[in-house]
Amino acid sequence: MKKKISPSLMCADFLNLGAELEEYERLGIEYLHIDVMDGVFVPNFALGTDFIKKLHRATDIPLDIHLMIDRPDAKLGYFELREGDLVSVHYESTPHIQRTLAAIRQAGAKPVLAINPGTPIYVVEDLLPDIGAVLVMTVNPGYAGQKLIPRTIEKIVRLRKMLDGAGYPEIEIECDGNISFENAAKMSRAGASIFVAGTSSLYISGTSLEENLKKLRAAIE
Ligand code: S6P
Ligand code: MG
Repeated sequence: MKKKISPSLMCADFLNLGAELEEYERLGIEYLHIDVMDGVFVPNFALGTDFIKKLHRATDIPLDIHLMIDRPDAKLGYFELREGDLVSVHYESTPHIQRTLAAIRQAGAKPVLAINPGTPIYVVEDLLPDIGAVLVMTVNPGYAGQKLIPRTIEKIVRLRKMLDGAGYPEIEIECDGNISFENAAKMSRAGASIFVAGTSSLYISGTSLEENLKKLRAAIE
């Protein structure tokens, strides 16, 4: 499976975002990760619906929209989705997870099931026909700059095995949280193919986006 990188835009330099987007296009970045936080499902607030609309107008790079919001089923209509976008909803955020995933597919985007570090992988089992990927949180959602929960690496191994064993080798594993160069290599070996890059890799200060991206690509190949 091709390995893909999804820069976490909440870590980007907002006062210089136009130039950063041009750089992502030039460097062949596969996705742009958008952390949507509502102050309820997670304690923090982050990016929202207008930002997503503006990004759709500004770039052809597919968006990787990570919804960390309460009851996403009731709020999906506020989000502009585009064919090719990934949209992650948390298993823990709604009692109507299957309905929510189906609505994302209906809107033409790719449904992704996100699971917190404390959520067991067996919850994925009955949703396999509804998803294109599983987003394994390798930190508890809410903030950038946190430390990896190490046992989530072994969780990726178990999940990959479960997906392949159930006849879904095409379902990808995305991981998000403290993806340093070292952790990225471990996650890649464990079976992940989409990597959210934040303060631990792409946005390390003192070195350029291009240099950091090169190091990250080398770590996951
Ligand atoms: C966390 C959020 C993530 C972060 C990312 C930042 O709640 O979903 O996408 O933005 O983890 O990367 P790092 O390297 O600072 O952990
Ligand atoms: Mg995220």
